[in-house]
Amino acid sequence: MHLLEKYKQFLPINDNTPIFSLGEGNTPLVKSNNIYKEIGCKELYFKLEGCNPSGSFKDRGMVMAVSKAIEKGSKKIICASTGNTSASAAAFGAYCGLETIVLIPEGKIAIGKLSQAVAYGAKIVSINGNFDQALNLVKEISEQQKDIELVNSINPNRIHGQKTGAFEIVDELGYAPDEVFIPVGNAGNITAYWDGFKIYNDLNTSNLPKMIGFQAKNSAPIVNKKIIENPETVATAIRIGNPASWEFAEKALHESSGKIDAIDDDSIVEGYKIIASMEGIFAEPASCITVAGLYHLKKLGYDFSGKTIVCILTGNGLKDPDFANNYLNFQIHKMNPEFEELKNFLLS
Ligand code: AN7
Repeated sequence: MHLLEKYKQFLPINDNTPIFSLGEGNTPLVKSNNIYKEIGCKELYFKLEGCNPSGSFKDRGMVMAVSKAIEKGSKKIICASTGNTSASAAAFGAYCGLETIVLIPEGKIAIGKLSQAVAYGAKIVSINGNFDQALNLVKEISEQQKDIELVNSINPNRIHGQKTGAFEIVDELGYAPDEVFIPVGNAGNITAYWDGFKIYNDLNTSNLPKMIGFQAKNSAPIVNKKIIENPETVATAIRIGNPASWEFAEKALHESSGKIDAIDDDSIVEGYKIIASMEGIFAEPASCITVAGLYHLKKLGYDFSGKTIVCILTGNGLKDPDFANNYLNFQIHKMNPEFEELKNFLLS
């Protein structure tokens, strides 16, 4: 069943709201086969949001935001993006016949994501600045031009759609995990997941988890309690210095008795390698901050025993081949197509 159909009762859907789908949602919740032993928790799961149609969790929110835009009569959608929002917006824009305009920070978006926006036919504007500046620009233009719908996560329909990720986890496990590890950039997703868990909790269908957020060390405004003017990190998706949903993230952290921590780039790279090589899951760097977070807390002496943890792996590793090229060791044996040579190599 379509995501909008399945969770209709929890979403702002009425008789005039168009229901459609590119196949978003219903993503795998994969049980850790190896990492959980190193961490020493009871159970560890990975929510593979990279399996969404445009390869990231943004599709859950975008389907709702675009549906509501169409209901209003909008013909154009706009967003600022570190990459995934633009890919998702452009995909749904193409599907629904809307004009999609995306503002991206020059040179700081992964090639897979940019390729998607180009292929889906978005109007792409590359700004000589960062995401936060791009977001200010699209906010201003959409406030002035009422026919252009803003589809960043400050649009509440995005948050509504994204809370379905929390519903799916509880529907599958039968309960909420003790802790949810989640990357934090613009802070929309941590807000959405917390909303989702609270809704189920209010219905007495679920307990509440602790929300454990992670920001990249030099892009960690919430951790440092100050706006970062020039955020930097290899995880370009979360290279954000002034998150739009900052207050909501604080609220989620506070209400859930959770916490937020900063992870350095080297550890993000390490997490990226570990999740792929130990669990067979290729996730993009920003997503792998959650895996790095597990090891980081473990090193600090955090007690994971008896706990069930879910890491939200927000985007697909295939989105950022340059990152793979830069940080993986491509030592590949080359040879002629000769049987003896192969045998010698394999058995030596
Ligand atoms: C893979 O696409 O902000 O804290 O413009 O792409 O909800 O912002 C992406 C963010 C985590 C952070 N993981 O989520 C954008 C953008 C991935 C992401 C985040 C993003 P939020």
